[in-house]
Amino acid sequence: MAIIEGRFTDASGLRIGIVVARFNDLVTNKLLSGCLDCLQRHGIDTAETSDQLDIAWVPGSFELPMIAQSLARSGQFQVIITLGAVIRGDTPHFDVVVAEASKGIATVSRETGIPVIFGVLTTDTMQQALERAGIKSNLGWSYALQALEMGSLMAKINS
Ligand code: INI
Repeated sequence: MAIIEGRFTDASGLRIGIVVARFNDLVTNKLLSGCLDCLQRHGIDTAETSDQLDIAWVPGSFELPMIAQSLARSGQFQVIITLGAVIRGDTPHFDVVVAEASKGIATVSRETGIPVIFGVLTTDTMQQALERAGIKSNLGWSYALQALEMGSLMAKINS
């Protein structure tokens, strides 16, 4: 029997692509800060000159899957993190954006074999989103941990 699991300390060979939505950037910038803080504390070089990290900005969460797919297909990254914040309004737009972002991100992951972390907050209010992006906790941190785990796990499976 083999137990195969990822570690959080195997980050040295990892190249990570982050795709961030500008929509609700009050929230997504905070998610990005939490994410970078976690990566840096786990040994990833997060400096602007880093070879281990690229960050792409897209207009909104709807566009996350397309750019995640481009990064995944480039062959330059072992793991991709997507960051977005979709906040419910009075119209069905919320459901459309959330459905496309979540389905699209899952599809990119499966079709490319590159793990794509779903770091999209879906909340009823801006207050709830901010609470999850730094006021109470910062889920950007968790998304980074999940990326490290999945990158390490895939490296083990592929070796
Ligand atoms: N994009 C988001 O990331 N969050 C939202 O809350 C949101 N709302 O509510 O509209 C949103 N819309 C923009 C969408 O993601 C696309 O960028 C836009 O439709 C252009 O394709």
